[in-house]
Amino acid sequence: MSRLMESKLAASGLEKIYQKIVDGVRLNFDDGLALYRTHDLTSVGFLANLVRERKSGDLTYFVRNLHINYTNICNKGCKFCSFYALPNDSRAYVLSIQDVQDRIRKHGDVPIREIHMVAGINPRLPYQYYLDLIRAVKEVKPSVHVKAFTMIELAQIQRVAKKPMGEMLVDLKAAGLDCCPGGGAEVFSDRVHEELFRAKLDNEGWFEVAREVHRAGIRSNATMLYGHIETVEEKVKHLLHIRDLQDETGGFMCFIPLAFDPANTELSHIPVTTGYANLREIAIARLLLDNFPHIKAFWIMITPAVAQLALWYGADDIDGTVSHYEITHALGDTSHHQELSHEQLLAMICEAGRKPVERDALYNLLPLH
Ligand code: V47
Repeated sequence: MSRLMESKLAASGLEKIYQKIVDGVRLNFDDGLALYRTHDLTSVGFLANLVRERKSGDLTYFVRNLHINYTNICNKGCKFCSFYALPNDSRAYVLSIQDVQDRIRKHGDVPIREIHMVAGINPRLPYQYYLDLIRAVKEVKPSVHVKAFTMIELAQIQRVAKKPMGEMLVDLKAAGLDCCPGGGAEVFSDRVHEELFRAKLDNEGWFEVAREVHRAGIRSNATMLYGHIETVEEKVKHLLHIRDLQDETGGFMCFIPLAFDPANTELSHIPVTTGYANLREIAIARLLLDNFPHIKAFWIMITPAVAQLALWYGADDIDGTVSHYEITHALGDTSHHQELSHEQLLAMICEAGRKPVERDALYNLLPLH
């Protein structure tokens, strides 16, 4: 390391953390706080990049994917959400199995590898609907991976399945479920749960379901929603809690910090997260989650420009083409269609000096073409 970098780390009080990273020593709660408290983002990014390059070198993973939000009807009323509708709302919808198949057929010529299906908690949907949903995707595109249902949805599916979680997961797997996305985790703090998403499965519940999912041999992702009312301490606890579960199960593939988009929510007075905050979350996640293979910069929420920079601040995954994402719209602009072409993704990654590698939903590498 250069003298200049050494003195910069010393000035920011990050030398001990640097030494731990070089020695492969795990960071603790206080280290997490120190990383959040310094304003020297360049040094935090430098440290995160050391870990990123140790794990993935120059590789940057992307996937050709399609999002299907099968219903927006939801009974949870989370204050941070602009997507949900009540059953009698004019915006309310439930996609039929036919609608889902038609949507996939529209992309017939695109070699999509992952279909990401999540939705609101709609108590009127029967167990059979969820099984048919997965089967319907596989019927139209047998080669695609189905990444579906957050831990919150799985808890609801179990309610209507009226059977133990383990048995239900066997059914979903047999229908074609390949892995689960990381949503619904928000921030593991009882205070934030009470304040923002009181009606939703509690934090321990999320962990119990995730544990069962991994036990059933289904891998998943994990997320953290930041940029609302959470504190720095709550974020560090969230990350360390997830790290503990990963030690126990090894079932997580990727962590995704999700930037809160306040547009059209009950929290619309909160400002949009800054580029600085977005890069900081990526970098700190990379440093604290030493047992996670991948950290994702989800360009939809942080913009493609910041996602590109994030490839030097700890991220080694940029998600993908993300056709039809409906949960949020970057910078509150609902008028523009959010999608990047395969060529745009490749160009973004290459311009940032990284090596693009196409993956499927389970991080198997695919030949580039
Ligand atoms: O669970 C809801 C979040 C999540 C807002 O696993 C919001 O690869 C920001 O989990 N502003 C769904 N976020 C998205 C998600 C996800 C996205 C991309 C990749 C993966 C993956 C997972 O979005 C929800 C919630 O935490 N969310 N409202 C909002 N206003």
